[in-house]
Amino acid sequence: MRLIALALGLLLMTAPAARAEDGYDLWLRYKPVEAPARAAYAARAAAIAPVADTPTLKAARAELERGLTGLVGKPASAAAGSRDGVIVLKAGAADAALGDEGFRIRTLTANGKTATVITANRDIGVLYGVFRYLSLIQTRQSVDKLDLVSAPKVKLRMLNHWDNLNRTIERGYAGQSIFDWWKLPDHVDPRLVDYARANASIGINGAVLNNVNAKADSLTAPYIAKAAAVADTVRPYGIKVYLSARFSAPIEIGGLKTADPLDPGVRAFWKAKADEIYKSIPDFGGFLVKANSEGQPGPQDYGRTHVDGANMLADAVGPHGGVVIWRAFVYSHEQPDDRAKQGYSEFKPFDGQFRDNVVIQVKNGAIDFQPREPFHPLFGAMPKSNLGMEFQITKEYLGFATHLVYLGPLYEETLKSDTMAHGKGSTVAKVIDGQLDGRKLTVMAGVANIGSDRNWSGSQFDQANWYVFGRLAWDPEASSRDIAADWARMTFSNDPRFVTPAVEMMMGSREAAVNYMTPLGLHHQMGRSHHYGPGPWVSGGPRADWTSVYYAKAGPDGLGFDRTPTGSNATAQYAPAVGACFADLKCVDEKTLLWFHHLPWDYRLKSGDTLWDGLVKSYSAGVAYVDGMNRTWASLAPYVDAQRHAEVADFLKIQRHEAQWWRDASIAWFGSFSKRPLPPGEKPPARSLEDYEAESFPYAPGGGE
Ligand code: GCW
Repeated sequence: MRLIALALGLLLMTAPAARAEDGYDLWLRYKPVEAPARAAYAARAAAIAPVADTPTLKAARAELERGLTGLVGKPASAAAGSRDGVIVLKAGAADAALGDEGFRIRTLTANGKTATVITANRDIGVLYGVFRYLSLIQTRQSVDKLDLVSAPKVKLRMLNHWDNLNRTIERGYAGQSIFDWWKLPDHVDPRLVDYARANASIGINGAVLNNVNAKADSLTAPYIAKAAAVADTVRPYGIKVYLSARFSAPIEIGGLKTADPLDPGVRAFWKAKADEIYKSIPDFGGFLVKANSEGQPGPQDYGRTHVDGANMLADAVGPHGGVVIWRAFVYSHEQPDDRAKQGYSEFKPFDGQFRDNVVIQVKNGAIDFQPREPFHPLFGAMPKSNLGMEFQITKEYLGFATHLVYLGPLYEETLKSDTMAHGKGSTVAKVIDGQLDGRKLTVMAGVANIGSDRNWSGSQFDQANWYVFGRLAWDPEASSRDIAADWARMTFSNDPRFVTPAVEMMMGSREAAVNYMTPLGLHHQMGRSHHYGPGPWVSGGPRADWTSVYYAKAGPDGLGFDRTPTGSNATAQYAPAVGACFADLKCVDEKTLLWFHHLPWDYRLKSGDTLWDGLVKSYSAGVAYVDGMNRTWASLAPYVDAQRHAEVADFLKIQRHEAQWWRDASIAWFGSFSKRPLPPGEKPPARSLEDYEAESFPYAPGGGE
């Protein structure tokens, strides 16, 4: 008996520590702070004052209690000033520095008692302040003498879910959609509350629930009721719900013969539809639209323009305070011009013609979320329009969930790019946050990488991409390295022996992927349609700009896409100084060399290598970096729980194997044109080109409906 009791006791004692971690908690992992720091934090956070009875303040208080309970021990409930170490949460501050969503955290001392006061103008600011306060403890910063203010620089910080109504996710690698449309609205998965908490913790305040390749069904009454149930669940966390709207919905669900935006019946349909949605979702955010792109319907089907289409929808949601987010990801196979030029050519002439509640959402680069793209020429080119950023968080072109690629440096590189629109310092970040042209309605959107996998993002490290996206949407000028450090501390460990190497590994991981996939400015060399693995040989099919050979233009004479004035002249779409630099071999950054130039195989790189040798060495450098990540991760085992460590280690092995595959297949293909020997010390591809070309992957994940 005693033995059993003892065994049970031991089990109970060890159980919490031994509990495997699967990543579900994300960066909101409130594990106990180690002594003696724990006692110091506990003294500052001994109690929480009662809050006003609103859903958001109650959520803020609950989060604070939950966080403190895990980190330093359960706080008491006590009135402000009644004892030392009370935390006070208060909205209604009338503090001009904070705006609608900012917060202030201060340590105040009166009558020998110290209190921490988190204030904001509106409830949501208080919730954001609570998450910040908890993150200070999570990252082991002092909370003794706080005096900090933070307010978001971008107004709409949104996730775009490419989730289909049957729960598949276009370009999703983390399982099924978290939006279970079939069971909604009667059953709302409690997981949506954790989804909302995670988003609020990084300041995300909007979510488009359905794929931009939209079904009109989303706009029918039953689906509006389902979306309303989601909206009710996420509302306390400051998140507004948006829907992708299919432009031809008036025909498909409205019984009309046309979707012509100038047709009075069509206009009436959309007005009535907006009214209907706002009845169920009073704070509905608005519509996201992909029109006349990749086969989606749009105003051009009726000889109308993007302005006609966007403004018609804007007039429908405008009276309710809604916005229309109209994507600039538009290109046509009937258009023979360089695909990289088409978005700009289509939209730039319309600058100043869109309604005030329309935002043009532009992908970071002119092609499509490649491992590296120069910034999109529309940034800085439409000063009289609201221009939003669209980043991809899910890694469609960056190895899916099994490659460790931290996207912070990619986002930061784009945001720091100088458009020179109003002279030096006209960065993309300043376009996006509205500073450059005095725009108020600003947007940063990220195509979500969230699914119903226990770890949410398909891998532990992909959580960092969700996290850094939110943090950069809050402050587009923040440092992706600092953000990586915060994330690593909150997600894994504060031990510097973990943090330093982990952050270092993350920071180089994107450059490594560029190197083993598409070095020196190459782009779109992935397998056809699923975009898994190398496919530099992809050619033929329905349209040239869906092939790899269109982008690499490899031949006996050399490699690369000439976008200078001797070629497609895409460089002319940039501010003159920027375009001139891109077009000039002496000025262009070699990281984008083959994006802008077609060059002979023996062109001399700055390193002194020929283009061919440099290309091969870049691929190998990418593979070598992944080797290094495998070693680093193995050495970090003492600081990471076994389950998460093992998952990451497995994925790094997959990445190592696939990086080699990328290198070998690419060298085999491009070598068939260069006909040059490999540089000394470089191993030939393991298999023949025919072998690589023959492989097919009909079950690669991320397909649509
Ligand atoms: O990157 C491409 C993707 C498509 C996607 C499209 C878009 C939603 O391959 O799957 O469709 O971009 O952004 O609209």
